[in-house]
Amino acid sequence: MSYHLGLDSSTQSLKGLIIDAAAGTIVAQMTVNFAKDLPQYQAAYSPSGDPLEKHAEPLLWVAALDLLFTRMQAEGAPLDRVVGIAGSGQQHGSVYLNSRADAILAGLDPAKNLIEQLAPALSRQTSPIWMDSSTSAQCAEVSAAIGARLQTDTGSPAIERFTGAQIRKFYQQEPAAYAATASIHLVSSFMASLLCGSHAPIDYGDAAGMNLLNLHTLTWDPAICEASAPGLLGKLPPAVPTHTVIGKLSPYFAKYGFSNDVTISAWTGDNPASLVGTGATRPGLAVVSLGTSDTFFAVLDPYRTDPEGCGHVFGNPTGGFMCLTCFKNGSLARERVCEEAGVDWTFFDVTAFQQTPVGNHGQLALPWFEAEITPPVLTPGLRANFDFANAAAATRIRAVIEAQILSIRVHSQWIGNFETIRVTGGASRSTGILQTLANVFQATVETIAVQDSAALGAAMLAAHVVGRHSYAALSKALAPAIATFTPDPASGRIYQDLLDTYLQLEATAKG
Ligand code: XUL
Repeated sequence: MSYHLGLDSSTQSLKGLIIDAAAGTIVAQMTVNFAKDLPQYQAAYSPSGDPLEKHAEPLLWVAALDLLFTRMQAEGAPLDRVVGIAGSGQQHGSVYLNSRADAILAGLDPAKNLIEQLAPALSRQTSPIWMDSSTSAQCAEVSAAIGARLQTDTGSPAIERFTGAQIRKFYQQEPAAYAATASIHLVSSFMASLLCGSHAPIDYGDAAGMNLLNLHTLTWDPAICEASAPGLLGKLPPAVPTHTVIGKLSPYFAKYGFSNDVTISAWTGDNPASLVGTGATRPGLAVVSLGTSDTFFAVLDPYRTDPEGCGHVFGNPTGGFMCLTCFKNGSLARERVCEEAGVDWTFFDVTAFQQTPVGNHGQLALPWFEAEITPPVLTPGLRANFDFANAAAATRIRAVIEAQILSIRVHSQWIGNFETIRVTGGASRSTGILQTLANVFQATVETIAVQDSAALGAAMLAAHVVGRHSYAALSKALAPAIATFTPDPASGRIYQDLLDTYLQLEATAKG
């Protein structure tokens, strides 16, 4: 029996999930929660105190990998039967390595831990992550140098959290450390490099989130790289299709019980992996992922870009392209509203919707506690069109959920209409949210059994690339729809009217 392992290195945790692709079952699952299990490292903080800046310590991800495998082994997970590994990482975040990294990766010593061995390979102690929006100046500079083709060729206009602008800021603020940087990885390719014991390439799915990959030629764009930071092209690993075998598992990991012949497949971004893990790699199906951030994504065919500039184009791991729109104030905002209202999840999830009417009498609240990505708003703060602070808890909750979902609808319009939307992520267990999604979009909403769709997608990628299993069979067995929410036409009319109110609130909020 041979198994495949999918890993997902996200903002708040590292997850591992082993599948038996032939049987179509999940055989083991494990999570390392950064805040709980590794509180000595920062997962999202501002080294300079600028609230728009958000970095993580890359050694956190290294420590998490050691801990995850230690725990999986201790719990008896069948690591010895794993023949293929793929993974996904939070998108856009970057890791900076010096010229010692090659020898360090190649010579990992099982007698020592990973953290002490990797520390000397870093040319930068922190990694800017996707929550960072501190690079507006750098975005303006690259846009001015490249012009409109930045969006048409890379799939997105200059975006603050995208890696190109982040690298430019590093080059400007720490030129000596930039010069001492031999390779710049994404979180995904960095984690893959640890597993392989050599520099891993970056797949098209995640590379497209850098504002550096030309999606027409599927190669790094030399002029855009040079306009972002001098000599950048020479510091980037190769860009490759997601279906690329990138090496064998480093002998370092044998100590956890892995065999000496495990194939590593290229890692990708968490959203591209979720496209696979939700079974949405065929056209016609859209996905709403309700995680730390909320994202809306689907296969994109033919290639086109968002006229409003909020949406992005990434590589679809199974070939072609996918589109994605990201809303930063997702679950963290929902959790905060729930906490501030002093209610439990059951109230938030069900009771609040029973106590309030669809449309909430036009009362809406945008929970932009952090600078928002879509639409781009750099000044944080909740925006409501009613006296939010003095309203009943149920009214506040409906106002936030309806505003979040109307925002997803407005900003995904450029992609087209969908009859079916699959929902994944932690908040997809909320029936109130799921029914509101069905009503706002007037689409059938489906949930799938596994909420960790990125880790599942990564395991499916490994099973496809290494084990030659078909995506159709993998999706059917591992990502079937388990519950369906049907749209209510009367609610649809209410939300159609509420769209104008939403757009007015958004326009005021943008200032
Ligand atoms: C996508 C994005 C986020 C991260 C979260 O563009 O920024 O969804 O990938 O991990």
